[in-house]
Amino acid sequence: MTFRRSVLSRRGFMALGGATAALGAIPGLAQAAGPSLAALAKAKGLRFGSAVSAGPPGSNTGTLDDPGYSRVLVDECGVLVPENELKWYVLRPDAKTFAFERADRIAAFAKAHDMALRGHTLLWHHPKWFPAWLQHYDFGKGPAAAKTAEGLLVDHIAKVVAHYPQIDSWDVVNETIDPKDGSIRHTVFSDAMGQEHTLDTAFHAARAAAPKARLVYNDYMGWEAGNEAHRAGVLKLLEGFRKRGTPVDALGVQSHLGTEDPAAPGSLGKPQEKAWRAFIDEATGMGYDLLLTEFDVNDRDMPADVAARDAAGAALAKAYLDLMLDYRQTKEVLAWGMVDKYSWLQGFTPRKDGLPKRATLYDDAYKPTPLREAVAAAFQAAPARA
Ligand code: 9MR
Repeated sequence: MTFRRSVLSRRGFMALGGATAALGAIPGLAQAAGPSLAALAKAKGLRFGSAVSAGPPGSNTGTLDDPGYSRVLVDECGVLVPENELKWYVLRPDAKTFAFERADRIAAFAKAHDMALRGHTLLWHHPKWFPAWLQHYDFGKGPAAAKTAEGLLVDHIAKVVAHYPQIDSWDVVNETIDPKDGSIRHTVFSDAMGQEHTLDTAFHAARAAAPKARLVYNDYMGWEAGNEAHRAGVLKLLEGFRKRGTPVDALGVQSHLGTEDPAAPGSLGKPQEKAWRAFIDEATGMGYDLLLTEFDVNDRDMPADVAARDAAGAALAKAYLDLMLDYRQTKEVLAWGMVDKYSWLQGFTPRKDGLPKRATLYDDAYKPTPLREAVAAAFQAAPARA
């Protein structure tokens, strides 16, 4: 059986009828009952999808290469987003080269399965995530430095956006606000061009290259206590964009939920619903749409017992999604991965008991979890939007 046939759509799967035995070797036969998440979302004017990863052609290192995973994608998603493949550290081995091969594989998969594609991200404006050659790039001095820096940034954005005309929604700038004090981060670009001009330039370049795409500022300020300075910094940034006429259409709310034990190192506190609504009201009041771009649940501080843990994660997710989907401005929901074992959260803030996390919508046997049902129920309960 070819790879393509192993990821048949739900309809194709049903149409096969007696051929299910042939699919027996593929994990994930326990499909979710009822309509797909993409269909439930679409019925309310929303898009649902997931992040996916891809190694170089011929390798087997991305989630795309796992037939069980890609079958879940085909079954559930209307849109995909490359998890890392459009980041500078993957795309740009040096100042001259563009390495599109890995992202191309995801783009081709989305096209073959009639799924939309989001782009993440044209400028992760944080020096830590720049490739080494760019971290200390010498743009020279004075006005000439600003011009050279602008040239490199605009060229990158123009070429990457033009390479993927199918991408209709872009995280143009990612995580430029320092959560500690709400300030804009410094990078080689902002040292040469100024902070606001760097960010504005990125959005103008994206708009020029993709006049119809949704252009997004994406960040992880969340509803938990401890995010106050981060939220304030993001609002200030959004206000500045509006004042300067920067073409930004939406705020990407990453929506990594969980880690609420204030006693645990590096963790945040309980959700602050009132302050969170005020934050979202301000953003939408400025005319921004909302996207939930990287949804998952960090169950580090939840019970070890699987049923109790799943119930806690699902309840948290349902409460959050109900709140967010009540805003008609919320247009897309993207899960940051669909199968627990591949989640970035497995390596981030591990549980004290060492148990693997149950952070995504499908478990390691490719079976839908209560978190998947919470997302489905939230879509069903959501008001329709245009
Ligand atoms: O899930 C991503 C992980 O595989 C990468 O190693 C990491 C660094 O590039 O980025 C992770 O995704 C991040 C996303 O790009 C931006 N928001 C936070 C996400 C989780 O760290």
